[in-house]
Amino acid sequence: MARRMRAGGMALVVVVVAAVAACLLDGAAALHLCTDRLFNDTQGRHSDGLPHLNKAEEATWMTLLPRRAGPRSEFDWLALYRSLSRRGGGGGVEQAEFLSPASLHDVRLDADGASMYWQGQQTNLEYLLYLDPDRLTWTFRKQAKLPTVGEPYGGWESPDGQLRGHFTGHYLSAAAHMWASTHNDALKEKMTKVVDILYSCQKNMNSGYLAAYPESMFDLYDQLAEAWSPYYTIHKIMQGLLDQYTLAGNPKGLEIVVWMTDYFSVRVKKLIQEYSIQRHWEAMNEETGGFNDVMYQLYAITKDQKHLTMAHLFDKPCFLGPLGLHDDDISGLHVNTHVPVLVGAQKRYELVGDQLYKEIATFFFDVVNSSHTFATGGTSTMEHWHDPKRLVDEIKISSNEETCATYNLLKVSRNLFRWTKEGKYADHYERLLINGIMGNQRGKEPGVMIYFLPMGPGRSKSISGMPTSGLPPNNPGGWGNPNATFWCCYGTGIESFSKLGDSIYFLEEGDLPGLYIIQYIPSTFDWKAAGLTVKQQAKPLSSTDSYFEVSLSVSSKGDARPANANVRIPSWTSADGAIATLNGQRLNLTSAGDFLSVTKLWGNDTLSLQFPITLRTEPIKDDREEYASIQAVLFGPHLLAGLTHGNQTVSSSNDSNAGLTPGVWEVDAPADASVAAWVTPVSHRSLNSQLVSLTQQRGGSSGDGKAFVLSVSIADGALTMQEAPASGSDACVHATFRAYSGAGAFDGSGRLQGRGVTLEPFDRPGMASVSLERAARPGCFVTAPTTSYLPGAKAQVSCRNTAAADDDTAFRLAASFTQAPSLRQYHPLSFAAKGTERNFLLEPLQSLQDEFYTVYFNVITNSSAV
Ligand SMILES: *C1O[C@H](CO)[C@@H](O)[C@H](O)[C@H]1NC(C)=O
Ligand SMILES: *[C@@H]1O[C@H](CO)[C@@H](O)[C@H](O)[C@H]1NC(C)=O
Ligand SMILES: *[C@@H]1O[C@H](CO)[C@@H](O)[C@H](O)[C@H]1NC(C)=O
Ligand SMILES: *[C@@H]1O[C@H](CO)[C@@H](O)[C@H](O)[C@H]1NC(C)=O
Ligand SMILES: *[C@@H]1O[C@H](CO)[C@@H](O)[C@H](O)[C@H]1NC(C)=O
Ligand SMILES: *[C@@H]1O[C@H](CO)[C@@H](O)[C@H](O)[C@H]1NC(C)=O
Ligand SMILES: *[C@@H]1O[C@H](CO)[C@@H](O)[C@H](O)[C@H]1NC(C)=O
Ligand SMILES: *[C@@H]1O[C@H](CO)[C@@H](O)[C@H](O)[C@H]1NC(C)=O
Repeated sequence: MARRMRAGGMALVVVVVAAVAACLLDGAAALHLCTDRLFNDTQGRHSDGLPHLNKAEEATWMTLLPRRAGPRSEFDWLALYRSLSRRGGGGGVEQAEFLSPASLHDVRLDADGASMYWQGQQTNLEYLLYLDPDRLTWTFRKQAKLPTVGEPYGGWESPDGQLRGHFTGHYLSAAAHMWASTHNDALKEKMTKVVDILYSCQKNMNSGYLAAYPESMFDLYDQLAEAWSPYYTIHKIMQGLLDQYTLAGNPKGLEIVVWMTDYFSVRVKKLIQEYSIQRHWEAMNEETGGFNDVMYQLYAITKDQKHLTMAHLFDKPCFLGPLGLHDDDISGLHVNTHVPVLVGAQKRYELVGDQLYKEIATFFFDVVNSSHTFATGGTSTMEHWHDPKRLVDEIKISSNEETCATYNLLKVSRNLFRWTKEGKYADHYERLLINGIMGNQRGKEPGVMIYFLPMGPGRSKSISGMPTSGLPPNNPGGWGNPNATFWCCYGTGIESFSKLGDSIYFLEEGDLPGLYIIQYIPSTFDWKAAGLTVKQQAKPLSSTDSYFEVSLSVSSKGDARPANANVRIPSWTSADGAIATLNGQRLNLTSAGDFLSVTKLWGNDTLSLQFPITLRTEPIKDDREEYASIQAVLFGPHLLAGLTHGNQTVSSSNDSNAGLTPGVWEVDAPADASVAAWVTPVSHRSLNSQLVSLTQQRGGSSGDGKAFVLSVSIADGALTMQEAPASGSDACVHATFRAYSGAGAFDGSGRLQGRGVTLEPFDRPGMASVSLERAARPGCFVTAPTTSYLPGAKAQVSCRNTAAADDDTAFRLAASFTQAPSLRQYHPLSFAAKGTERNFLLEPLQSLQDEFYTVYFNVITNSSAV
């Protein structure tokens, strides 16, 4: 979200940017400026909100897009629409068939605690149930002059927040999707109550207007003055209400949206009549979300011409036009302002058949995918697009991948898949879902999510975007909390985790019912059109596996008819070596990135697939020769991150190489060797049982009883005593050791025993180690400095002084650690990478919480090392 809240409420300062004002007077050149209208406390334009100048001449692309028109007297929505729309030519109208998503009512995720999808859904369900309808609607009731109940929420939903109400809209969307996915009655009751309250708020204001702030916010918007994205918020509210109608069948949802649209269409009409249509488009340089998208969806339901015209009025010309001419310059644009407009443009193609909008979406995706994405498949730094193929500059800055932009980009590739059935879009969806969404909740904590996903060396989700991100002060970083954050990315976060069942199954109409299975997510699908039930299972994957195994059991419900099922063969595997069997019989496979298609009368069938899965590296998108060695490591679709003692200074600038700290990202790759030569699997099954954490109570039994753990110091690698850390924190990594000796380190009940036990720091597999009793010096042990140490006190190797009995008691105390369950376990997808200065433990980026990590490595080979 582009702008922070103003601390003291709304300021009625009208900001007219000189360059734009001049263009408006001029008229002719008004529209080639796509700018991000970012404001800050001193009324200025923020430095990253510079006008975005497109190379293409406005005159050229304006023939493709909404033409300039402004009916001043007789206002007729149809006439306006006609004057906006292209007349013939330029791509034509297409009647196309698209795959339709399976209804969420028919898809159930497997209740399997080991499945990250099930976990993600359940954690989010818990959060949705925690949220209180009275608090979610507090500011709406206040605005509608109805009695408020309870306390308002904080963060971006607080009563003086200019974005207030946006999260309530997201909540309605999320709850509708979650309800369809689970049919949880308690949730239905809550979400219905929110709709009822909004319904009474709208009734009480009695003009169609519905928001949690006054109409004057829209006056400011119309005057090009400072107002924080009012149409953005209205889009969220309308979309939430519409989802309540379409997914949960609540007629009030539709009724409210239609009346709201009446209000807003009058407003837009007035603006155009009073000024010009250019003025409307100039105002749209503010973030307007997917207002076009929700209007197209409304039109699909109502077929009301006014709704279609309203939709097209919000197809932002200065963004879509140049893309229509294949101008690939999106650098400088605010990502999450524009991706939702693109999603709306996709809806236009689907509803109106306007081929140009298909080309725009396809071209746009290619530009982003080829020049602006990280190895997650996601995009943006400081919320913007920067120079193409210069992503090394972006990872110097920690505020990468605004997660709400990830949510929207997934919609784009999902639609492109539905149109084309091309596996590459399903591959993108898989990669971005796993690496850019699934790790955005902090473990199983409801309502703890991130805003940015950092991609640089030595970063952490726990301090993403923190000072200074280059965005206005107080820009959100790290994890938020359940009742006082409510960032934009919280809104999209609760939606993402409510619709994990959404893009697994797609349906095709035709002579035979058709099914596309594009994601491997343990689930059951009620395939009504074919009278079948499809149960998908995936064998839990571990780093030592050579295959990823999926099976699909298809059973008839008694009235089955022949049907066609298509299963994605992911691009990360190779068809050579892949095995597919139907009821035990081998099937031939097409190439990776394609689909395995089977048509038959299904009854009681099992389709089993084994996909070879391997490690590979992928260069960062940066075309400068000197950065050719910057690579990410992937295992199938899983992006691996190396645990790093980083905690680097977060830089707001890419001027220096300050963000690229030496020592935290170099790995040593033998020249011409495959990645398997320097990255090897860590067998979590055998190693997890060897992990320990060693604790002492300060001062022994007579001390204050506070628990301390033996830890590797982040600063200098020394062994120290630290306060026992909270679960998921970075400190857990440093307080976990693998304990082993030549033989018999553990007795039958899993306790350390024997002399000469060696400790290996959890995150340095096969590298540094310390001996509890150093074999070379019998009688010498690791000891805490004294028994009344302070946090950070260094442990040492001390030798027992057998001559002094008193000393021996103190010595025993200092050398006695209690073996506790390890604070950290190896993830099933753990690998060890050989570094030049240290080894790295690689784990899926998705699985990390507060740990510090490195996603891209500087892969130094013999030849490039010197
Ligand atoms: C180059 O790589 C080979 C193979 O791993 C290794 O034996 C050798 O020591 C390396 N040489 C240098 C100079 O790093
Ligand atoms: C606000 O904008 C002005 C003018 O561009 C600039 O000088 C100032 O540094 C900005 N303030 C902040 C807090 O970004
Ligand atoms: C959030 O919840 C906590 C615990 O219930 C409470 O102490 C705190 O006041 C709440 N904050 C807000 C802003 O509602
Ligand atoms: C990096 O710096 C250059 C030159 O100042 C600038 O053009 C570019 O946009 C910057 N990139 C990022 C990601 O900030
Ligand atoms: C995205 O780019 C990668 C190369 O970086 C390519 O392999 C993949 O096919 C592209 N995806 C799409 C959907 O075009
Ligand atoms: C698989 O391919 C082989 C060689 O092209 C062909 O002979 C065989 O009939 C095919 N099997 C099936 C089940 O299509
Ligand atoms: C389905 O097939 C399996 C294996 O061929 C068989 O064991 C089972 O009894 C069959 N079930 C039904 C309902 O036909
Ligand atoms: C990382 O650095 C910040 C700023 O110096 C500090 O506040 C924070 O405690 C550090 N975190 C860790 C885990 O070292």
